[in-house]
Amino acid sequence: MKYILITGGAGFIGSNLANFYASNYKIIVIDDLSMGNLTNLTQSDNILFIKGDVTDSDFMLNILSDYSFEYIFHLAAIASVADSIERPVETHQVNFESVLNLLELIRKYQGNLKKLVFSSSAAVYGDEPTFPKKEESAICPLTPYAIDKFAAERYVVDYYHLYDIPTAAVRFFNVYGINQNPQSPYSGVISILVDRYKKLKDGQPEVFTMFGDGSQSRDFVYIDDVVQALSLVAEKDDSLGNVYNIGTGTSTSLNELVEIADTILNVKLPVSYLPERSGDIKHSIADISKVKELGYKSAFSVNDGLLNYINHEFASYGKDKK
Ligand code: UD2
Repeated sequence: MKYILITGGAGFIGSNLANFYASNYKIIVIDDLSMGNLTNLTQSDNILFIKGDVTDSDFMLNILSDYSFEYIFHLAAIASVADSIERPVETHQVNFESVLNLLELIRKYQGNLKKLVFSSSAAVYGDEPTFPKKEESAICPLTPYAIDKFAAERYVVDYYHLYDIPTAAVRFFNVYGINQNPQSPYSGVISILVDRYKKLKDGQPEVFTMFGDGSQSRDFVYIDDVVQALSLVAEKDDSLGNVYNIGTGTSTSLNELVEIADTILNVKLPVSYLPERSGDIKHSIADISKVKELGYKSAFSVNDGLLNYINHEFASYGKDKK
């Protein structure tokens, strides 16, 4: 059987991708479990979990010299923009240095690789107010996180042009869904919202804090769409040396999100309003025509994705409570 490496494979996006590929590939998941969790991975003989840190170059050397991979997905990252502002040096090690190290290891040891897919972010566009964002729109990274993602993404693409290493990169917009960890204040807003709905249903309501008036909007993309996009970017030759926006091409405000979830669950979530977060952008929306050329079709509206996510969370929650 062929092998896939997923760094950050116990985390939100990585675990969904590992579970998706586990029926057809042997998956090596590496993760330091800082945000990820082993329970995100389905029980499968095809998934081998190895605990380790992508900044540990000896550890990475062992993995890359021991196995020959068909695809590598580099999803390990410190995904919090706020954390990168607090700890720019530490987050740089993970969000940038690990990528350059991985590229060099691939150059040395991975002659059979078909694609390295690197996860970049819509953060590279910053708050420049032209919408929707195309891949060639102005780049305006405003935080260490965004600067690292953009620099790493450039190296990834450049390794294709300079050394013929098969690479591609994706810029995620606001991904949400099953296995997203709501525990940090900087977790994705939908995971926090769903957590508040659970507490409300449990008779222990906790107020949801809206930063700003709730009119800010995002391109919220459901995890299953993201897995579809990642598999296309990995498997299609046309993606070589390219960068793709991953979103839905539509945006939804936070007020609309709350309205939709209130309706699904037939409740009224208590919301309190605080001033908007500093550095917060008002709107974000992706132009997804480029990834559509690979065959991508966003199958989940926010209504459908939220419904799936809520159904899943409430089903497992019911089990926990018994
Ligand atoms: C997303 C990415 C981030 C970076 C950025 C680029 C996520 C989780 N984060 O940040 O990594 O790529 O895009 O621009 O996808 N909010 C509340 N209450 C809460 C939590 C959030 O009102 O309890 C607001 C928040 O102030 C923002 C919106 O919800 O206006 C979305 O916040 P987010 O953290 O989910 O995502 P974002 O777009 O800031």
